[in-house]
Amino acid sequence: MTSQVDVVVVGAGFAGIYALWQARQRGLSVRGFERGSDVGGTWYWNAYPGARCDVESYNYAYFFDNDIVRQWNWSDACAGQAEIQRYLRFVAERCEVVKDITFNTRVQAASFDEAKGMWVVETSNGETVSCRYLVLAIGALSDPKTPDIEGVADFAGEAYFTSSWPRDRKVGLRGKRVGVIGTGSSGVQVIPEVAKVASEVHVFQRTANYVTPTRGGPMDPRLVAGLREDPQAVRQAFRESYGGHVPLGMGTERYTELDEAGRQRVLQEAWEGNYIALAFRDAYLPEANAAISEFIRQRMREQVNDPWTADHLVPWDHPYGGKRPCQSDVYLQTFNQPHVRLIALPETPIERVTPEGIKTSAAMIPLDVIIYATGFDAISGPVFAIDIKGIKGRSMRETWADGPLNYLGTMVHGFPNLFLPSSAMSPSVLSNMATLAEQQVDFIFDTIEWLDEHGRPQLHPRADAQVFWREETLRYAQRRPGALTTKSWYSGANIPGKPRMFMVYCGGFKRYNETCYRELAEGFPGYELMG
Ligand code: N01
Repeated sequence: MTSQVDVVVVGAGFAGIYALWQARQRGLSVRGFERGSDVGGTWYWNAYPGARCDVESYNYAYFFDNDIVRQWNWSDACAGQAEIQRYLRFVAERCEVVKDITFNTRVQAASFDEAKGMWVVETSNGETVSCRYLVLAIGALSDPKTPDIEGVADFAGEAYFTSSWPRDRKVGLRGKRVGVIGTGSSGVQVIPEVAKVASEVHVFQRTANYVTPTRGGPMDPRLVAGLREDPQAVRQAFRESYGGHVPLGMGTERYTELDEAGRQRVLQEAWEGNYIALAFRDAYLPEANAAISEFIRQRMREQVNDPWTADHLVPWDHPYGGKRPCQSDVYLQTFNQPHVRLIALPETPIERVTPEGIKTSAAMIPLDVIIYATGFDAISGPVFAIDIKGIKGRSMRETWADGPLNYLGTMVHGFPNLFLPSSAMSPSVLSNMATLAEQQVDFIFDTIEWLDEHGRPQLHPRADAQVFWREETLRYAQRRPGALTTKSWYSGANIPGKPRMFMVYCGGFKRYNETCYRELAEGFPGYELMG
């Protein structure tokens, strides 16, 4: 079956839902494809026990529609996975975009037909759709990493991935011996929930992470009233901020202007106020970051009874923020329970998974269940999962063989009218993804409208603009403590053989937004206009 529309949107998470709505608003015909059976994206797949967002719900939401802001009530200041997925369903239904989405369908390939100036999209249900504009709203963390551990397929017990938890949640862990591999944000959230029911929990940790308290709890009614009064002013404030949101707390004093007693006072206030990452106005300085890192390490140690376990749960190899920090009020205390045990892999590495359990260099650990919280092939992984071919049939894999290259984090030279929200070199995972989804989709559809108004069917970025943007991304990364020195998925270090490149723009949301809209105002000098 072959059909034709103006726009194809792949993915039905935050960006995809809003892109479908924007297309309709602008009078464009649109089709959406989603590999899951419902909307939600990240919040559909990561349905593991304990999954919740650590960006506050009042920030992590849409603001394009005043009624949505006024009608939706968050039950918690940091909502859980099921509630966020319900919210996305509510928005998709309100915006009447569910009818446009074909669920349970993967987009497998997309190639650019130069003669027609159209993208040809092939799906797993055998359908082919042609479109003028292709929006891959496929997320940055949607391609789970295959665990690089010998024997994974040999295990005779049950195995689960946090990144694709069974939708029916019928995972019985009660009384079972459970091994959890991975202690990133997902591991830190799932481990305390597993410990509530399992008879034994063995946590296989390769790298310790910073863990600070969450900002959950009931929503402050005054905050909610303020948001509802003028949602568009809030939306604007987010776009003018550094991280795409307005934090609840922030230090007002500078590390460099305080003596040691003053620094400790400020750190303590920030810890109690739950804004330790922003304790100082100059928290981005390496010396301020070092003080913040050390303060968190001390608070972490205090929560763990056993000295060996405390020593090993505290991160020493990277500064705070070098890897994505975790939040939990219960994770560290979980290790005070007698049935929960930490296995420090740098000292006793996993040799292999066997049919009975996991064999480390020190012992054979018999298990009934293994949970892999082992992360994702971030940012470029989801793009490579689709066979994308641009001008002259050149593939995205070839084009990005040495790492992602694009302009303004949304478009790639040689791939006209292909838009990649939340991709490499956008503020993506270091900003509020909900704000970013709205901003990028607005920019994409403002670009499309401009093309239509100016009789220009296609555009793609100039090669030199991409080089400039990669240098800009690197320039700002150099200012971020630990960004270029820490082994993290931000730079592809979690995937063997993946080119190392810091993939997140950290020049701030305001500067990013202004740079995008300057292009539009000046007639796209960083792009080649075609047709
Ligand atoms: O994945 P991760 P995640 N042997 O890559 C370990 C967002 N998120 O799913 O650090 C042993 O962070 C790996 O070890 P190491 C958030 O942006 C947000 O937890 O590579 N261990 C690491 O400990 C987050 O950053 C929220 O040495 C292995 C872990 O597995 C992103 O998603 C909640 C291994 C993977 O950690 C990804 O988080 C959840 C191996 N072979 C997720 N391979 C919230 O908003 C990997 N590991 C709260």
